[in-house]
Amino acid sequence: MLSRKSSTGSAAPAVLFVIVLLLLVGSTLYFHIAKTWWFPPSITPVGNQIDQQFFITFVLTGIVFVLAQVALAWMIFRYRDHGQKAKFVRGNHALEVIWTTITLVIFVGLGIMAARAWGEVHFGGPAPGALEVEVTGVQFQWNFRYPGPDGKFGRIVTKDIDASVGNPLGLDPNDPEAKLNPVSPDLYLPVNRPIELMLRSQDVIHSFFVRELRIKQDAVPGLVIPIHFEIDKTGDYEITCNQLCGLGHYHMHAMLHVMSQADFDQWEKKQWASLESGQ
Ligand SMILES: [Cu+2]
Repeated sequence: MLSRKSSTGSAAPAVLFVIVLLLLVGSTLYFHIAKTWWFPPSITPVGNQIDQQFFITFVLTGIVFVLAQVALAWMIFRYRDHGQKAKFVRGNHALEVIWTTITLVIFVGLGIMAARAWGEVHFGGPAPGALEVEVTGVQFQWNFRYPGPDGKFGRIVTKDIDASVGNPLGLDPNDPEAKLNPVSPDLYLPVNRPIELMLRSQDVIHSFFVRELRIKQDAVPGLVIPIHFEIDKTGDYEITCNQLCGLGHYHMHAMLHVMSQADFDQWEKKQWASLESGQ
């Protein structure tokens, strides 16, 4: 009898809840605006498009998030326990239809806007003069195969796949073209040149991921999946596998070395020369 009376009407719990809620909203906003934990800078024009799309999505959803949380805080404070009787409310159909429609329009709109950047990487054909490199995932490493001096990829024979004899991709020893296909554990690419990567896998699903490219694409056994991009900054970037592909998944990574066209030509020539001399 006593406690019922003395606890009603106290604003303290509601005020405390509101303060905690607003502090959470404030710190969330701060870390996003200050970019405390953010992506490394993008190194492709498509990456810039994706970042822009990401920014628009973040601003829109951020506004909704803040409005919703502030409204929640206000409701908690305004309708705190005054000792009043609780009222049953059925909700408001018109309001629900309105906000569901707005959400639908925003999300479908964002999807349509993003389709171009996605299509450029995945569906557009390679630009003329594109450098084609074959990327193969295998538990637990990446192999990158380059064409020979004539720009051709030689035959692959599944039964010849044997990493222990230095043939992890199964290049056909009887095919002169395959003999001149350099295979590297790291990916070397020239800057400012269209690139086409052909993704393959020899065992399970792996995923080719480079943060700076803003590209993450699965490599699926039995499929050859092309992706396209052009890099505009030289440097060294990490390639990781982004699908949990087995016990050694955590150390499945390689490096992407982006170099000038001249440096790349030199690197490629060196690879061909050592293949020709049989080393
Ligand atoms: Cu993997």
